[in-house]
Amino acid sequence: CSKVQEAGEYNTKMHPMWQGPLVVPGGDRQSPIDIVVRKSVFDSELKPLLTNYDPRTCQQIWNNGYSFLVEYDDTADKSTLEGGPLQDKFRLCQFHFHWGESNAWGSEHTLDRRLFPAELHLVHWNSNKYSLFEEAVMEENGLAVIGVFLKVGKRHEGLQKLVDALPAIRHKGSVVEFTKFDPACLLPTNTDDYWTYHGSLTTPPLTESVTWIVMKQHIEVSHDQVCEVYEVKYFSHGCYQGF
Ligand code: SG4
Ligand code: ZN
Repeated sequence: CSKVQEAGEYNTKMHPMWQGPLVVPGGDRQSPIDIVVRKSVFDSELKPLLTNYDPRTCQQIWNNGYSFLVEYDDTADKSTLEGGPLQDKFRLCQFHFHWGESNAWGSEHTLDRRLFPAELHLVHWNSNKYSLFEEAVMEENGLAVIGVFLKVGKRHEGLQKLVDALPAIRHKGSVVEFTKFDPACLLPTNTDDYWTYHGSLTTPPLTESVTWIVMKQHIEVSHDQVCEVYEVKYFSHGCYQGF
């Protein structure tokens, strides 16, 4: 298994949540970045990732206006992430997707300048050092986010369960119960190969508290599934055909 520690360049941030230049105190570790594959460095010290998710901690799905979020009960160490570049145990609190705001190519990280149609983020916080997400988010080594690129190809059975739930959360701010969803089904088959770097949240408060773990292997979702997400997200009729 090969693991690399990457050296990349920052991607320009384009997000409807803010306008104009970003002012970040000491912000030299801002995410997302362009992962420059030839500049990434293999690190034999990096270990395989250990995910231990309990689907019973899955609670609800909501539309916050920017993403669809699936939230997990994070009051105990029941769905956790360890290993890889991490020294501590991290608790899963939610996952969300970036599907593109103004264009269809919605990934936040890029790979040698290439965008992907979408990107999944599984957000975890350090439960060895902190007692709440809100505390961890402000601290160095507070969060660990797994990023997975989505490509258009075969239909994804795991994603379909989410797609089926989307009509119930068409409107910004709507929340519905969503249970027993195993987030491991959205990970690629090989989680041993990844790029890792220290970065930030990609939206305000933009704190540089995130250990990013970006999977080398992508997952595939069908064109129809992408269309269904776009239809709910943008209330559009028909679908972007450019994939
Ligand atoms: C998305 O906007 C999520 O909806 C936010 O989740 C998330 O904020 C934000 O992205 C930044 O997270 O992994 N892309 S990211 O760096 O997790 C947080 C919520 O607003 C704090 C709950
Ligand atoms: Zn995200």
